[in-house]
Amino acid sequence: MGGTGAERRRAGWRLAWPAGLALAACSGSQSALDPAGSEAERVAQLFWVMLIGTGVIWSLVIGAAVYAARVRPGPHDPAISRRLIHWGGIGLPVLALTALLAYGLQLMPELRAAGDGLKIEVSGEQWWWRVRYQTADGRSIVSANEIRLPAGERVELTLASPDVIHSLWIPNLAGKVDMIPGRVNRLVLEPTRTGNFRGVCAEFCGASHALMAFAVVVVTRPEFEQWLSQEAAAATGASSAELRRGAVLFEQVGCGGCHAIRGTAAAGTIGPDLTHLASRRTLAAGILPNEPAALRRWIAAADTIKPGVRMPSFGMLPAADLDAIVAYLASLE
Ligand code: HEC
Ligand SMILES: [Cu+2]
Repeated sequence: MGGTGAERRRAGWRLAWPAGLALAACSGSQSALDPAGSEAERVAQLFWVMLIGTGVIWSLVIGAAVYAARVRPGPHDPAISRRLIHWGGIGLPVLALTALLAYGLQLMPELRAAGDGLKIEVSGEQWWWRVRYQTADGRSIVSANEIRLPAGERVELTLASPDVIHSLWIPNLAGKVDMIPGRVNRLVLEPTRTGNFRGVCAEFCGASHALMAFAVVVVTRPEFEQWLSQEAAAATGASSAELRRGAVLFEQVGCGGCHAIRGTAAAGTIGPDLTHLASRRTLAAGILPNEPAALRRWIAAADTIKPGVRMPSFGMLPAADLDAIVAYLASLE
């Protein structure tokens, strides 16, 4: 890089800002470098140790190259060169790589330790998440597209899939684990603080793989208990004529064939359980805000929002009918 000092500084800044952007992306609700769980803390620790370790090795190698090319070009003493190759080229890499490998391996058993309290079954569907809470006292509570966790407790997730391979990844909480048809994988999590995080599918699973996320909400134990008992309850009855009309239409146009709303005749299992849809943070697996306008758009034209979606679009319904269904679903707290 030639030119004046000022030019060089400007060039330096041009190089620095992408690095700054990359670092700015390290904190947030979907970042493995901003851990909020003990597993993710270990993953982040491994990352930093590896980064620093490889940084030191890189500096030594580049330093040796610069020394040989610029500082002292020309022939070197063959005896010293041979010793340098033996120690620097064989001894040092063997020692450094063995140390880093041993460090990485000793982190692994901890990642696998089982939990013994709450269990959550998560099934990767195309392209959403079926979630079932199994409590220690034997309750089984169905939900979708959102995982709530109590802070400071070990929770075991059992991961499965009925058809294609997915991978569940909540970067702030833990590493990713595949969901493989025909087998059940386990992931033990221990969130260390409350907050809202984002999970994603980390294994290509079809047309809308990139449109398959979920909200992760870590709350305190009492908040979790309260939410869980609300989630376990059946839907509250439609309280006005418009909501009742929406509930009837929901059945008439066939939504109930694929969706369950506990407490009503709708008991479908092809799509997400909608019993408490309105209390979820997002719609359609983390891709739309949970608000009436987005809900209406989804029901009218799900296929334009999510290519290949396994839900028919209902754009042919009269506007008033769509409104009634939206109002009914938006009332399902
Ligand atoms: C053939 C089955 C099928 C029918 C019929 C169907 N759906 Fe769906 N629905 C699905 C599937 C599958 C999904 C998940 C789509 C995805 O996110 O990939 C879904 C998702 C949804 C969601 C988002 C749920 C969430 O957790 O965010 C809503 C709301 C919804 N459907 C409402 C309706 C309404 C209202 C009707 C009737 C007008 C209807 N669905 C009819 C299969 C169906
Ligand atoms: Cu996927």
